[in-house]
Amino acid sequence: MNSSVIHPKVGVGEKVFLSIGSNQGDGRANINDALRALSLMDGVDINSASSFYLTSPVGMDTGQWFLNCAVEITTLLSPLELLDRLEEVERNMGRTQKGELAPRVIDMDILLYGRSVVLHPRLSVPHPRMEQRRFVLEPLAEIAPDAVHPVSGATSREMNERVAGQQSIRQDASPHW
Ligand code: PH2
Ligand code: MG
Ligand code: MG
Repeated sequence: MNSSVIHPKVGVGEKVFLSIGSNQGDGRANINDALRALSLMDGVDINSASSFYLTSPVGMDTGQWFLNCAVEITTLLSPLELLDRLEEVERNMGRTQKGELAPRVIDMDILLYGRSVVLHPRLSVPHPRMEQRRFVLEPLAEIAPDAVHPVSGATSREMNERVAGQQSIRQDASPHW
């Protein structure tokens, strides 16, 4: 029996969706480590995690495929507090190069934070490129087909249908943390 179901650390809070990716080292181990770190975070409960997906790199000058996953959490943290904690996990896991185009041990991005819209120099929510990215939408639609983009009003199922066939994706293992 999963005790976190009976005694959630958070209970109330915002429902948040994250995208996690890795294209350096052992992708499965890296994402499972990141999920474990999330599960231990104060003010965060993991509600569900998608399967892992092997995905061809988009917009990057690398042949190294990604492993991608989507996660639903409930959190008491504000968007910027959550960003700080996610960046701390990325740093602890050895991510050094910053930047959208560098290979990475782990990348943890906030996709949706409830129905909030955040426009801050450090953080834009919803994630500005999520609607174009099958590697984000396929895992998200697996765990939350009815999650709504607060600006466009589209569900993740609808967004994913619009990018169908866009990119090579293969379902892989299941997460365990
Ligand atoms: N992340 C990027 C850029 N390109 N491609 C795939 N397949 N998966 C990713 O996670 C990814 C990407 C920027 O963070
Ligand atoms: Mg990213
Ligand atoms: Mg990132």
